[in-house]
Amino acid sequence: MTRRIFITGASGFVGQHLLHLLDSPENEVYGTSFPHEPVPLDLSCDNNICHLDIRDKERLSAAIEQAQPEWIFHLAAVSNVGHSWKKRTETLETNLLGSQNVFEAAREFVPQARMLFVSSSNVYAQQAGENIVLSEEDPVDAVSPYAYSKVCGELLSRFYVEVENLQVIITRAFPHTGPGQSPDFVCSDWARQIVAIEQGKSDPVVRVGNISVRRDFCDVRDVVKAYVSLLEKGRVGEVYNIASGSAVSLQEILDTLLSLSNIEVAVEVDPEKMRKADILSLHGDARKIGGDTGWRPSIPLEQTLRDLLEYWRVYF
Ligand code: A2R
Repeated sequence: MTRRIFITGASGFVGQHLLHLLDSPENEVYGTSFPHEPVPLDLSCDNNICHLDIRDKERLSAAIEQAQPEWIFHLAAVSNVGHSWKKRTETLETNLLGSQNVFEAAREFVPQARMLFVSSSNVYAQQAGENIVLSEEDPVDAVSPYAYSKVCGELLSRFYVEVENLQVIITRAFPHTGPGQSPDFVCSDWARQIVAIEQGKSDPVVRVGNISVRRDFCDVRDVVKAYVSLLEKGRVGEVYNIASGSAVSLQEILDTLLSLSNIEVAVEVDPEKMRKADILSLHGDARKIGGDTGWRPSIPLEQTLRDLLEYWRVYF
């Protein structure tokens, strides 16, 4: 028996890593890609990924009805906090109404499917004090349009669990990075800038935003394993942090990336990269997912950053 799986946002950064992880004769994987046409990955599911905007309720419903999935990974989103400030309506339309379209299609055609709603550590409220480790019970707030779209998405998920009996599990993924990430995200941006300097394509200056904030980074290849473990063993209606369990300042990330290269650079603050409001420290407690599924992160941050640099050395 094969397992039928549907992934929204299958051609996104996380989606592509998830497609690779799930590529096996036991799985029949379907999904959506937008705004770009599906990227051929030389996987057995390549022809099952359709070009579809999750805001288009009718086409999304038809795709889910046809695929009849047992598992749904809902990844499609406006995923970039910085962009969400400039695209507030699109962020809410995609992340909230698009999610409602996914849940409505499931309610109508596959009400027994186990579903993952991918929320974010950005929903945590700013807390006073240093070294706070955030657990799932900590207060939620929103200091960006991205964050309020995900807070609303969590409430929507809970409604579909409690009132409509759907089998939704919610994750709060802390920041994650790795090969293939868009340079609109900090680690990938800096790795790309460093490779541009290495290859003589740019002046020896790395432009940064606020490098004092602290973040808990996982490798995307660990994150997709966490997502699968939750659809296998997670409890419906529960919220799970996905985190490495240790936080580092962005300054430390920059230092590590530079130590993995052999160039001399100047570091300049680019006001364009500063945010109107930001969470100072995101450090996650991942004991709940570990206890329920056995998941543990396995790739050290230095390895992730090394692989990210290698990615840009090949694909710049
Ligand atoms: O933003 P784009 O142009 O890269 O496209 C993203 C896509 N997407 C949509 N798909 C269907 N209908 C829409 N209206 C729509 N708007 C955007 O979802 C992208 O291809 C995909 C999400 O993947 P990434 O932006 O690469 O994010 P990532 O890092 O894979 O994050 C996956 C999930 C998201 O729910 C994040 O909010 C969360 O993990 O952290």
